[in-house]
Amino acid sequence: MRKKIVAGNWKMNTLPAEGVELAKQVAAGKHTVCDCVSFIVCPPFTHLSEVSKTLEGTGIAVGAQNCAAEAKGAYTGEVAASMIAALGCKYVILGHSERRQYYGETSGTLNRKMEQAYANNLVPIYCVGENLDEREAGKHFDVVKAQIEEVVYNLTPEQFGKLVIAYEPVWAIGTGKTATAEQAQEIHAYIRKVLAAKFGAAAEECPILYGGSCKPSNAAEIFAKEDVDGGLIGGAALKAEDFLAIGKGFA
Ligand code: 3PY
Repeated sequence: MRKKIVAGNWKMNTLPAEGVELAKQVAAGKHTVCDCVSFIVCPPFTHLSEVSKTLEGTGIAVGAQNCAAEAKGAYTGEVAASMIAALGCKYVILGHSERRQYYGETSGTLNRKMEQAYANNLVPIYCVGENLDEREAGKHFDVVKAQIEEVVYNLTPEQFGKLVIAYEPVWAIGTGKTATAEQAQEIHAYIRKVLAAKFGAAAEECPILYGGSCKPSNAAEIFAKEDVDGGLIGGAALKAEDFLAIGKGFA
């Protein structure tokens, strides 16, 4: 039985006090959602510490949205995986399309970031997904396959056992457009097949989350699909009520 995960990617939103308040509200409402759902919140670096302290003992995990590709040293402005782990974080989002698109992250960089994450006991939430042109040209399967082969295939079986994948079609991020439940299932099943080609039966255990304008009104339909194990939530994670309602998508 795979883990069901609802992770909130707060992106560059909320000031520290607002983030702490949001975390408190999520924690206060968690009992209204099935225990079978694992919640993760990923605030900006500036409030990872405060949010981690706020959520201590609640069962809600905290993750960062990125980490440096190096362990430490003269890398002005970077934040090392060890620093993130020291704040009580358990997860780190890597390879989000916004980082690939605006900050030029490549598979080469992401391999090094993955290495740093694992070296510091952080579970990577590795994002894959195609843009609109690639989808319209029917290249979406090839795009996600390459994103997996170039990074995930370099993991050891032990590392792979601690990986979460998020499929986020770029054309559905912040656009209000969502993949249909059928489109999500089709590509999630494909991703699992690509993972199985390298890691065999262990691919059955890997949680694959859907991301891209996932909201209370569409979560249940998407989460009902066999190969969708939860969501990486953008805008709707900024309202505790909506974030929790998405968790209720698991009947
Ligand atoms: C979105 O849903 O907008 C996301 O990018 C989640 O990571």
